[in-house]
Amino acid sequence: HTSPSIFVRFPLRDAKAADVLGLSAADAASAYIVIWTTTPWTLPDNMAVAVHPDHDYAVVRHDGAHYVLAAALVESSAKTFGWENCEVVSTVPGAKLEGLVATHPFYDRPSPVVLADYVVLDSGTGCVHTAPGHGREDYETGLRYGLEILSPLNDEGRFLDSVPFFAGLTVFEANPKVIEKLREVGNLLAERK
Ligand code: VAL
Repeated sequence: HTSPSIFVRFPLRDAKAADVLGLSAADAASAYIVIWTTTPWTLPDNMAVAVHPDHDYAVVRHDGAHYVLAAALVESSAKTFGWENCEVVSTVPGAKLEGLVATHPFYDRPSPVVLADYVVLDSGTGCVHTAPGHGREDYETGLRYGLEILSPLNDEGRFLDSVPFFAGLTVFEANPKVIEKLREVGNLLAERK
């Protein structure tokens, strides 16, 4: 199978967002934090978005919306997203983003911004999709922040009935379905095959 790599926006509908991001209330209403992952099937179990406390994060305006991602990765990301006109409107240290509450890209539940020192800037967006039920670092971050540790798969590696949209699918079957769902709700920024 192929391993898709996708860029996903999480809405930042948090009353604190304007203040933290240096935006007007109206602009903050269209704020998002952007993650990158090569395991789309783990997104149903996302519980947080991790940023590095010491990295700088840019707030980028594009087409009327505002996107938070590592300042060092704005140029490469804009290229990947096909953004021709975008502008960095402010920059904040990752530490300031802690406690902002994003919203899961296709479930109606919170995904808080948390800090982690393993977040690197060699690829992606500098904002790490965190699924504590999948992966050691994510698990440890989950413990530190008291996040729910979700891994709702049966012995055959199929999603349990409790998982909206993806019940019964194997992780390989779920990958394209997750991408389809993200596209449907408008939160898929790019897909690289
Ligand atoms: N954090 C990883 C990722 O971004 C997994 C383990 C969820 O794909």
